[in-house]
Amino acid sequence: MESVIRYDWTVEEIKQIMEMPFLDLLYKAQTVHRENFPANEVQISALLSIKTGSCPEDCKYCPQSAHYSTGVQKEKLLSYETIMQKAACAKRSGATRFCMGAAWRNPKDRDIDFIVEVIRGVKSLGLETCMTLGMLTDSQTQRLAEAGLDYYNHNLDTSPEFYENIITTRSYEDRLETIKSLRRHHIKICCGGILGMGESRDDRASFLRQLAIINPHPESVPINMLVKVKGTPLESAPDLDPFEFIRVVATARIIMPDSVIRLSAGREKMSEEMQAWAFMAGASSIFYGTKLLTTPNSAETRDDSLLKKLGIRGTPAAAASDEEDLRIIFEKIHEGAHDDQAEHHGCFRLE
Ligand code: SAM
Ligand code: DTB
Ligand code: SF4
Repeated sequence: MESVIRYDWTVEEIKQIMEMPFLDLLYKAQTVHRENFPANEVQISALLSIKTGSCPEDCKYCPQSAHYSTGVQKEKLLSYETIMQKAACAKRSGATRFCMGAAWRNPKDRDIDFIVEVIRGVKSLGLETCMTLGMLTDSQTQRLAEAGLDYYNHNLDTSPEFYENIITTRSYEDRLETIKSLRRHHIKICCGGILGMGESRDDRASFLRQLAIINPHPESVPINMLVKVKGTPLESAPDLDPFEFIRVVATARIIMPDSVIRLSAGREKMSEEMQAWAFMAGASSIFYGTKLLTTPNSAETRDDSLLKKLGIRGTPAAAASDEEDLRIIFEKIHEGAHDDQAEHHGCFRLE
């Protein structure tokens, strides 16, 4: 039995795992993976930006920060109909979870009524729901929990030591507070970070330690490769060695044996071989669809072909709804649409 659940990892121990001979590391990671998850399976999530741009935070990687000129088209909060339409598309494309992101420092209390409606609506399609809306107060978290929100994404992003090089408008402690609030209200935690921002190996080990001392571990751990966006301070960050990226994925797999590790942003620029290594290292979740929040994702046809070549299947949906169900739901949504936004954003067309 290679899997050991521990919450007392030191940076040194984590570095020792990261620095194992590459093939030993991957062998161990895949062994731990198979002890805890079905082999050759990936969970598929779809992502939608429900409120885009003009964010007051200064995250140096982010195209949506109002501090930088990145050319991202600002959009106000999408309508219920538009979001449902996109969720129905995601369901039809095979996603089992629908993740919705807003470029907010934190939601206002008046936004929560709408978010609650959206959570209920998306769940009614038989999808798991995930929100990422910034920091939450405890009463906001409670309302999201009551609405049945499955996951909340709130990333630590990097090590506590490197953090102030990346974000100055909120602290590491602020992030941890929201995570504690999510745990109090039993919402599953999706928490990870970004590699390739100029951090050192020590930072990467220290970042992993922060995740692995959360007790219990986050249910979902997204590992993003920095998407270098023109206009952000990190537009010219040096490329991270792909093997170093894979080492971090494998180490995350080993030290958090029952967390799902998501190969998250950055797949568009990754070779098929690199993604195959990441799956071997224990990543078993991806974002599927043409777009992440504001930047392109790996194309669906490329993903279909890669998963087929590797013999990897999508995790079956917990609650299936067939094509006919989706058509009926979609028709209802369409009838209720009183704006042209739904039409504009539509990807689910009734033939
Ligand atoms: N505003 C909320 C927040 O920061 O928690 C939610 C949305 S925010 C865009 C979600 C996550 O996307 C960030 O925590 C960050 O890890 C990731 N992200 C943003 N821009 C990225 C980029 N250029 N490359 C990789 N990941 C990025
Ligand atoms: C996460 O860790 N990665 C996703 C999701 N959580 C919300 C976001 C990636 C965003 C990449 C940049 C963009 O498209 O704006
Ligand atoms: Fe705002 Fe989130 Fe982007 Fe930071 S990562 S600038 S909080 S949208």
